[in-house]
Amino acid sequence: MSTRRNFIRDASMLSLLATGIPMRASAALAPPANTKKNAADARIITLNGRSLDYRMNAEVKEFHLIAEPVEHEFAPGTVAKCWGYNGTTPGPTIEVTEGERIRLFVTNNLNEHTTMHWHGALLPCGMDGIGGVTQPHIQPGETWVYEWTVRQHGTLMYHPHADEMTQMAFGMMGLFIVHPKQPTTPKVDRDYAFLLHNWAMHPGTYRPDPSVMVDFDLWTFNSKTFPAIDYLYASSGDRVRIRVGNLSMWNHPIHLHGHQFYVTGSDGGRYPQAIWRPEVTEIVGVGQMRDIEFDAVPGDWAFHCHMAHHTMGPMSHNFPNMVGVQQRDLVERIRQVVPGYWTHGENGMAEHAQHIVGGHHRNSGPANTMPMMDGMGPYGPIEMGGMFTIVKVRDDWDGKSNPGWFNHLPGEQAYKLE
Ligand SMILES: [Cu+2]
Repeated sequence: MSTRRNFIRDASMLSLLATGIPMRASAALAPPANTKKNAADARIITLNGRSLDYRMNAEVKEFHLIAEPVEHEFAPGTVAKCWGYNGTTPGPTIEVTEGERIRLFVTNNLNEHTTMHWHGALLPCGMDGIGGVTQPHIQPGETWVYEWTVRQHGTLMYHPHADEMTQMAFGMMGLFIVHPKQPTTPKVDRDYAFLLHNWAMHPGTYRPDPSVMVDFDLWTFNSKTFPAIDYLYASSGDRVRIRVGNLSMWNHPIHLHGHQFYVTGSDGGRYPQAIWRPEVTEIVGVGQMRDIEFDAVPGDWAFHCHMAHHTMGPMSHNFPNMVGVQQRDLVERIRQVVPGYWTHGENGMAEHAQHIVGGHHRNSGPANTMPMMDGMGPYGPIEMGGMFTIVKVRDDWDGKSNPGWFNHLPGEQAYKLE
């Protein structure tokens, strides 16, 4: 029996036989425009990012991702030549709902081939995007189409499966969130999401080094380092979910102050409540996704990776340990030979932050290199960098703007013994 479906399958088989490459030419199959617009009905708050716009084509939800070079600022002081999607790294977040038929156009505007892998998605094998295995690579200038019916929910990701070491080191990745068809309880009021990544942005350089395996310089939430990472806001009592995916080369123990959160989900969707576990730190392993949830408690709560070096900016890894080494009387003598010579670290590294607050490192360090620690709070330097931000919860939050620093109630703040 000749159905339209069989005809299309036969036609694409013919093109596959002729060229070795599956093809379907059709005027009806054109990528949707306006891909840099924000999806109007987005439910996910992507830190420092946005959700990808889509178009309904009959019953099919269509998206268009464009792989391309992007000029990216990690934080004031460091910009780099990265690769991403639709103008950013990470690319925009894709939001779909369980049960939908989806069609994803992927255009390659890079100078080397790529593919797109839908990390965690349950799909026909031929849609898995593994270069050389499930399809030929997407050559520069080509657009390829992936489509399937979504039959799961959870926090997924997307990234290339072609020259992965380089393409991911340059920032090619994004979030792929599938909402459940039937709403689950308790209802989530604020749904945040971000990806963990590491970058070998050596001081004084402008392009991440893809050959580095362990000694990274920058540690990012959605390709941003503190103090450029968005804060997470909530009203007191809000149910907050934070979805974290890890496409870096390290495992990251993600730690929230002031709350016992529950680990409630992953790529496997929102878990049954019987297996939720209370934690204050959850390791998000490489290639894993984890959802945490909590009822927001008022305050300015630190939220960060607990690997101490992952909350620092770039530093030299082969510098001698100067703590406890008396240097002060040397400095003046060295300055006679090396004008402007400056040292730190005799009593620890905190004085580094004082130098930064004093403006020292902003224009005297290596070019295009942010300070190792940064940020100023109401009581002094925050001395952080990398994977650090703040969850700001207020009784009277206005729902949109930064409420400033937290006003502690009398008797509810540490005090100095006089
Ligand atoms: Cu970490």
